[in-house]
Amino acid sequence: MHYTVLAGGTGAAKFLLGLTQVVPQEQIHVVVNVGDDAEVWGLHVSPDIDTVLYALSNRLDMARGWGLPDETFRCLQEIGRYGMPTWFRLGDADLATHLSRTEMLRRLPLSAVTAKLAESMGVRASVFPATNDRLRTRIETPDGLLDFQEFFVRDRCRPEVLSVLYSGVPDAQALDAAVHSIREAQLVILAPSNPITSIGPILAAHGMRDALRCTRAEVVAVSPIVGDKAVSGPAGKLMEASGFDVTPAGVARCYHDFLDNLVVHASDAAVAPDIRNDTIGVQVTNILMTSPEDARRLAQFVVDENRTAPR
Ligand code: FO1
Repeated sequence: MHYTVLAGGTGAAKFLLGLTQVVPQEQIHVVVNVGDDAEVWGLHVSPDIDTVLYALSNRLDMARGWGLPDETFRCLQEIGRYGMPTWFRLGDADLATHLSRTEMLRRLPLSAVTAKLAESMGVRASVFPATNDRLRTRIETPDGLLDFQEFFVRDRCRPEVLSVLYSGVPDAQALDAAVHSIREAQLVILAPSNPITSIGPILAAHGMRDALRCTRAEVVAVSPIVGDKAVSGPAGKLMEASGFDVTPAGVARCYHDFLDNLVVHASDAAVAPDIRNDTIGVQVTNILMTSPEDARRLAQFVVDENRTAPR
């Protein structure tokens, strides 16, 4: 009996914290985006995995949405003297995670490294990278291809986006444990994450969409779009560049081949008929998470509205 959440980015972390107040953490499986991963100072950084692990071990800096609280940046200051890039700010305590992951990756796949880090942090949920293979989001701009973090952090999402690509596809294989988790889930939830660069790379791993189409569980997504805007981040710009309307209906289209239900904000109730025409159910509630109580209530709503009889 488990609930499988597809997650990436800060909206997912808030939702997951809400879900931990609704079901036991042991019953939560998280399939995490690796498209944002990057090599920084020779270290393998997995931002979305770290955000999930830090959130589930109650150590995420919620104000920043990434990294650890009370962080210091002594190494960052010093390494800048050697001409190393400092636009991607790695904190001193956060560095311990990247150093440990990089060292363990010399002998183990990312899934095993993630399980070891989760265990060390006391995380009781099961946390799976979408794939152990290299799969990276690239942003095509008029000045050429950018890695995701170059676009998102260095250039602050300013460049014009011509398209979004996932390098490593179609060779990157969905992690077997993630496929199994989806197929055997009580309920599959797509967290309110960016459909293009947080959920998209998960779906791009070979075998992931099949698992979502074949699972007997209901598959429900929480819209990251309210009205015609993203709740946070560049989802709107990236959806537009990928040919999707920046609306809840556009989100439904991103997931049309496997989604059963879409949870939309109260103010978007009027769009329900359009989405239902796409044979996707619509559930309406307040989806803004401005407090842990909001997140708990949203998670409770998603579980209650989509619970099917325990198998
Ligand atoms: N985001 C920023 O806006 N600026 C940063 O300097 C930055 C550093 C960073 C370091 C480690 C890490 O795990 C995440 C970091 N992030 C930073 C956030 C990161 O870009 C995002 O969490 C995801 O890639 C987008 O979901």
